[in-house]
Amino acid sequence: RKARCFSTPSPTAISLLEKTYPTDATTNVTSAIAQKLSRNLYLQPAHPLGILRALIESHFPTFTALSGWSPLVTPAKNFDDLGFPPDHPGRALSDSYYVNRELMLRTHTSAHEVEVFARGERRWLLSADVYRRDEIDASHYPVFHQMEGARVFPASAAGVAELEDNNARLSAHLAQSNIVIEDVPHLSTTNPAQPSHDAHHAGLVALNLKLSLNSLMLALFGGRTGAGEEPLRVRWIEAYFPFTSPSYEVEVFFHGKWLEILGCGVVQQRTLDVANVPNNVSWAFGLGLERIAMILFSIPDIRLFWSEDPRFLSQFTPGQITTFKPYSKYPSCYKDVSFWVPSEGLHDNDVFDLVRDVVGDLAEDVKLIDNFTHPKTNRTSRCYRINYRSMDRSLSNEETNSLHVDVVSRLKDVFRVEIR
Ligand code: FA5
Ligand code: MG
Repeated sequence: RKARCFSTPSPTAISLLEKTYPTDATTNVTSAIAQKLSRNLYLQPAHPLGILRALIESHFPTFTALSGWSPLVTPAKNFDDLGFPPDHPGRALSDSYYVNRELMLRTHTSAHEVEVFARGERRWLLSADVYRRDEIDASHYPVFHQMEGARVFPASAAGVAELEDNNARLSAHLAQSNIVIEDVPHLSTTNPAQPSHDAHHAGLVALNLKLSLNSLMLALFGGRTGAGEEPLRVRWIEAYFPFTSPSYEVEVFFHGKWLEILGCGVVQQRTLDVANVPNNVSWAFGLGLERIAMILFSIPDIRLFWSEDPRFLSQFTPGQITTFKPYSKYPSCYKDVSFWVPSEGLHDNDVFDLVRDVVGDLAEDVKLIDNFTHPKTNRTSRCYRINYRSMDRSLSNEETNSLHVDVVSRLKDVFRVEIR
């Protein structure tokens, strides 16, 4: 299905971070998104995302901490260099934001792996804003933040000795702690070592990755599991990424639920070869800063990170994890819109993005509540329910009505839907 451009300020050009870029048929960056590029929340020392970034950086004191890299990258950096196949769904216009055919907003911090390895960094962290077209609710926002981390070892006897020594240290540290780890085998037939790797060596790298991240989880969540004496539970799961093998995801048990925190693995040799650092092996991880910050600071809605309300911002102190005290929950008001879908189809993410563009953060969530195809005419009707709520104030009826009228009229103008 086609995703469309509907809010570029001019039909032929778009302005991002004070530069102008030509648009084309792929352009789908909305003005709501364009406004986010300069916010740099994760660099603010008293913002929960900045506090968490600094905390993780201080847990890895020997790693170079990188930040401030432009979110505009080529699809080659975001996908091809990392071995994504040409038909990977992440490349679709319905899932990613494109400035034009040649330039996109990075969808993950892995987009910078090749560049950073090529600079010769051997232990590094890189934090950044990332962009994905997605649903709208309390835990999904089209902009969020990731931190990438990697550590490179020489593929030599000295590298093996360094791994063994570091693994012994980390194991001793974890053995003394109150942490329960559900592990997976380092390697399996479905999660194999790479053909160019010796299995024993790959196992040592995987073990170093696991120990390093378990130690980070302990530093972040240990003692914050809720019920004082309960051990921290961390679960390792086999995963798949085109740019690592073996690959894993990590979940943490917090307030009664398993929560996915990060993806990671042993870096594909192709990445290190493209970066011109052969004869080395590396692990890498990518973690979601909002997911972790929502837990640690008890932040109930992902929109709050973007709030400029002093009642939010004044609650946080550099270097400290504190519990957020909600100042008020204002009333919500939902409104439905039903329409016949045009014959060329319409992607859910197009509807969500349009709502975000028209009403900004005043939409708490948007849900498809009805979808049917008329048996005779074969036309499809859909109904979306938009839940309007401000985090900072009460919305009046008139204001909500007028927002909804705007949404409906934009849906008609942009997608040619027929309102029912
Ligand atoms: C990645 O983005 C990989 N680049 C991670 C990686 C790096 C793997 C290095 C191997 C080596 P994934 O799409 O699962 O993977 O996202 C990683 C983390 O980002 C998730 O675990 C989650 O914490 C966070 N995340 C993903 N999607 C969202 C979202 N919509 N909102 C908030 N956080 C998200
Ligand atoms: Mg994932």
